[in-house]
Amino acid sequence: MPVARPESQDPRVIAHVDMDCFYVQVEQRRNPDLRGVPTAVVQYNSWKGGGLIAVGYEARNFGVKRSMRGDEAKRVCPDIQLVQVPVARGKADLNLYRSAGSEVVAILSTKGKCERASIDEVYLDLTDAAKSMLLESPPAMLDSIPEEALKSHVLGLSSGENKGEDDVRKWLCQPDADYQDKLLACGTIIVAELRVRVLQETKFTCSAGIAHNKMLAKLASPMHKPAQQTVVPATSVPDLLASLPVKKMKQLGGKLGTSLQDDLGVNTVGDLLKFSEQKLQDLYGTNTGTWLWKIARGINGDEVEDRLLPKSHGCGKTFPGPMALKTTSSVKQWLNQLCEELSERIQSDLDQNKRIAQTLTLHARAFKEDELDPLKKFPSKSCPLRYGTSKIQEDAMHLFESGLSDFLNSKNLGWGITSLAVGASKIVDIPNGTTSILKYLTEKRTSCNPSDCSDALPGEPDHATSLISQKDADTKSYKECKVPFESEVEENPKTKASRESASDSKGLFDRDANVKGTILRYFSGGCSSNQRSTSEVETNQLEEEEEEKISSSTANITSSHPNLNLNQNKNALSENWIYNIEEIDPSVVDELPLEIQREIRGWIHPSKRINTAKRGSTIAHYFSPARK
Ligand code: DCP
Ligand code: CA
Ligand code: CA
Repeated sequence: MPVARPESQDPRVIAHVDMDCFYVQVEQRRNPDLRGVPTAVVQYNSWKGGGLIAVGYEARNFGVKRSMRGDEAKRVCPDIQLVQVPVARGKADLNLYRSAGSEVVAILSTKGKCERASIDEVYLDLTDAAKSMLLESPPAMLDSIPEEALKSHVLGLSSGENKGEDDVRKWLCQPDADYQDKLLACGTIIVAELRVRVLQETKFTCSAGIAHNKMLAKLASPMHKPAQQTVVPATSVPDLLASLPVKKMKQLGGKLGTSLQDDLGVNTVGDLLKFSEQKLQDLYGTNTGTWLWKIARGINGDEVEDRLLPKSHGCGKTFPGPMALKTTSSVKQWLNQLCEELSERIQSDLDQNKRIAQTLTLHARAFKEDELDPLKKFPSKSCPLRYGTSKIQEDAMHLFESGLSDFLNSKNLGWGITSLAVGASKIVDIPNGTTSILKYLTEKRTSCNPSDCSDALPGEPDHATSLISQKDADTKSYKECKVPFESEVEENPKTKASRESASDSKGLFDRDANVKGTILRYFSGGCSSNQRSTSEVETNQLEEEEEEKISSSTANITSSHPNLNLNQNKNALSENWIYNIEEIDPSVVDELPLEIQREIRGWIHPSKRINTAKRGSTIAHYFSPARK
């Protein structure tokens, strides 16, 4: 849900930098023969030549589009080179592109706060760098202004379009500009220099938008692609928004934008100026109403987060057309593959960045032989995440079964799965040091009690928000962590004993000098007893205790609670495992199969129809039902 944050009165300089045809550039760097040649990157499956996921600019000149499949692209551009994404475990392996993105981020993050917003884009807050430049070496004092800065497109300059480098030079150096524009001029030079460095050091080109807030910077970055930058002085904002189709705004691409068009006759963002804030609030609710009122004026107070690492991890695979999965065993086989990759990625995140993911989510697209309910979607499901490949696989399969049961309304119908994805989210930093890791795990287990969780009882849509947020993770106690089933089911005696002795076991851990290796081995998933050597007996005891503590976060409810039969479990799962869309990292969405991307983007742009309910009625009326 869009939320309007107050925009600071202090002038800011924000840039949005997006790589040009990113996967294609990565492939062109690997194989220089592809440079200058029409090229596209296609997904791994061969159905109709594979889906295009990145199209180079030479190929775009022939009319090739990302929505095409390989066969169609060949018809439009017979000379096109189609490069398959690397494959691992029978699915796309995006590590190559992720690490190429990291190379770029390492350069872009040198000048100010940097937020990695997707696999190929970042936001930069360059306010401090621009202020320093204005004090120490303002553009008018520079011996020469970088060529790349002079090629900038400055909106509103010379009646809408850039006349040339001389005009840009004058704009960059104008002595009577207001402070905001002077800072923006410095930002323009800083971004140009960064982009040149990116090209020199990585061989990749990128485009950028430079403005005084995130929204305007993001709008500007694709305006002149590839390898160019666009600047948005404050005075150009009304014209920019007056001609901007609502659907081009990130949050208006979905049903909210459609409602604005169909119900209000609003075609451009500027058309929203006709409506008072009160009117928009009456129609769309307080938050969305205020947010719409502000975006019509180009106001956006979102901060650039200081975050170079992704907020979540996800991996998925599509099974188009005849490849649809129609048995639980085939689903299990693929889920196992996906979970193996996910497990490796969260494990390396833990090893390298000391971060723990707390929520496991399963998304799927499906069809069924039920003409009465043809539009029903496969519900996404989530649960607390347990480390270890086999545990993740087991939990993901439970989530799938729970989702399938909901999807089929417990009827015995034929079904097929056309895409599957698993995600790990709610990632928090763990403090450095072994005892801290243990403290984290121990407290996480022991301090959850039913009264702490009372705001997240079954059926309440915002249960997931009771989990600690990443930002708060360092400051809040772990007490708030959610264990959804503890208040409802009898606890496994073994788990209970383990929980009650947690403080004792912490003492035990503290005495064990070798404990770090033990714990990390636990996380690496090598803890299933049949894989252990006899020489590990002593540490296994510790591992099992730790395992109990984490498994008591209830994802393996089937095995932890022998009193419950599977059907009861399924009901419990479907009632309680609710996914919070705020946890979805846009960068992960880009990496998921297209069908799933569409569905998730539908949630991120929630369904908003004009509200016909009276003002003051429950806020739930403004929003689509909880996304399960
Ligand atoms: N990507 C993907 N599936 C999508 C969209 C994108 O796999 N549906 C991948 C391939 C892209 C990369 O993410 O290269 C970045 O996506 P962008 O939307 O930024 O598109 P490009 O970088 O390819 O092109 P542009 O120059 O228009 O930004
Ligand atoms: Ca891009
Ligand atoms: Ca992008």
